[in-house]
Amino acid sequence: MFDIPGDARIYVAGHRGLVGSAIVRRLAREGFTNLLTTGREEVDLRNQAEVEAWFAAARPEYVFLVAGTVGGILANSTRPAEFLYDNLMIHATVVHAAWRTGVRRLLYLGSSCIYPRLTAQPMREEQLLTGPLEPTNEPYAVAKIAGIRLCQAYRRQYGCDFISAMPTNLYGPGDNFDLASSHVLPALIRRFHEAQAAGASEVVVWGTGAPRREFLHVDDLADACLFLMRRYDGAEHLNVGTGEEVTIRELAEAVRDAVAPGLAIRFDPEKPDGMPRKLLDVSRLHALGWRHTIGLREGIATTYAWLRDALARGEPVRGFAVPPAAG
Ligand code: GFB
Repeated sequence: MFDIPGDARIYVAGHRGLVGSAIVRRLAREGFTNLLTTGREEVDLRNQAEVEAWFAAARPEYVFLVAGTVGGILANSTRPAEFLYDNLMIHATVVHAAWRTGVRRLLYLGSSCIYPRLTAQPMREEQLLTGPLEPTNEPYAVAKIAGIRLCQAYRRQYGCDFISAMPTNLYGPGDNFDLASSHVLPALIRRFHEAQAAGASEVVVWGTGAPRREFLHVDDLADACLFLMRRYDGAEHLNVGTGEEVTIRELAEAVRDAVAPGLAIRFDPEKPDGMPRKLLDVSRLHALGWRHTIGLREGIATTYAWLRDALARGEPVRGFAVPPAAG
């Protein structure tokens, strides 16, 4: 058990993203008063000199490393250089600066796409690097695997208390709704929302509908991150998920029921399915005493309510055009 003082200097790298913003909300709710963040305009996390200068001045004691270039299956397939370079660099600069400045604990977040494409399901932590990766997201997965190994290497060589967690597919408030770069869940919310508004009778969903995915609400993930920062100190990365899966067809039906009941669903098999199945074995996390609390249908409903409210209030939502300035 690591007792993190309420006034500890805690840096959330990537605070504007889906995960980082949820972690900031969670830490603020917990009463932490000394949260540190850096905007892109202030520090380019791919730049070692800028990152080291910031760490030397700000002296964070705890770091949540959740910054990165992320996206869904299309963005991963079409922007491999960005996904590999940006993520490799961000992991390396932040981990190195954290070591140099004596950060007490660092939690690095990866992704369930680190596991081999055709590995046994549900996927246990030790299945890492036991087979070829899914081609649609191999560059991202390679960068994420490098991040795990970096944390382990700094732990082994320098004694750093750096830990890694691998979350499953995430969604929730603050997600990216841009159809060219989003993940499936926000994409479907948007497609059904717009089809309903346009009076359309059907929505097209990519792929065959057969792939299986596991979805974790980002508020649950933020809770797990704080839990692990306080409780976990192993070198091995830990899976973070629900242990439950749905097919993309079932997901589309659940989103349809929440957003636009009655609309038809048509699959487009010309679009890639990606990994056939991606379900995490979460028995280690459960054994530590953590479980998710937000069910998928509830999470879809509250995420859609958040989106509608944000659009109605004219607040910026990633993927939607910036609303015109008031007045
Ligand atoms: O969410 P998604 O892009 O991520 O796609 P992955 C999941 C499944 O949903 C795929 C299907 O089978 C997609 O073909 N899908 C159906 C759609 N309609 C849509 C749509 O409108 N948009 C999107 N995006 N998908 C990503 C990886 O893989 O997951 C990343 O590329 C990362 O590296 C992330 O690991 C969590 O689960 O296939």
